[in-house]
Amino acid sequence: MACKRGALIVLEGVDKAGKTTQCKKLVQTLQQSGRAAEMMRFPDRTTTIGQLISAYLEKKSDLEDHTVHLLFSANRWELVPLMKKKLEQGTTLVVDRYAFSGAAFTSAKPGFCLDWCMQPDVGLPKPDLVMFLQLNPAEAALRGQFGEERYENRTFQRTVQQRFEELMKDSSVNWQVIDASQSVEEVHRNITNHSLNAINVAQNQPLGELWK
Ligand code: Z5A
Ligand code: MG
Repeated sequence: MACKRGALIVLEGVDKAGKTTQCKKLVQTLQQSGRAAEMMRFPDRTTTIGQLISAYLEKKSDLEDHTVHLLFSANRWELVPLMKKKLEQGTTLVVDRYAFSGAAFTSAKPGFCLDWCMQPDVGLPKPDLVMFLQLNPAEAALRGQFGEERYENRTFQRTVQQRFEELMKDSSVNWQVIDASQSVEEVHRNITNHSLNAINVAQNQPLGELWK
């Protein structure tokens, strides 16, 4: 019998919502229960394209807004062959940000509409589950000040949140909103439950195409 495919699980959310913390914990828990699981993150700053993005985020370089949007998308597409291979081999991928961050962040800039921002990512592997870690700005502020990177300011993040809310209206994507104000352990329990369900469902379904 062919091996059952892994699930594509994405964590999204505003700054400091706990995405990276929760991705790591989820991978650990899945591995400890004997399931093959790996973490990925976007942007993946290790590739040639990722290094261009990283320099832009660190404000070491300036890039035209459309150009950097397409680079973020290209950074996902360049990893698609690897993602598909791992999923086919039965490995569940836990992904820290994906195309939803791409569309939400660029469309928060003046002169960009959500639809244009989504187009370059149409057809990417479709996540079996997208968990949006919801955290209000006051609670996020308690987790530390914004850093030095681009986009790390309150007004911009508020617009990003609104764009995420628009994206969550799309019922073709399996969105789950997670209360990220709870303790790390409580959030983890919630995320693990949703993920185990998604893994069970995904193994009997073909991988979909995003926004198609
Ligand atoms: N971007 C884009 O424009 N286009 C794209 O296509 C993509 C991304 C993919 C870099 O992303 C930027 O790129 C980002 C979007 C843009 N810009 N912004 N803003 P990144 O993923 O590298 O950003 P990050 O800085 O790693 O992630 P983050 O959003 O700031 O944080 P997080 O991963 O959600 O949270 P965390 O690091 O797990 O936790 C933050 C702190 O809170 C930390 O001290 C934790 O210990 C603490 N924490 C976590 N959970 C809890 C709970 N439950 N209670 C209390 N404290 C907690
Ligand atoms: Mg993070």
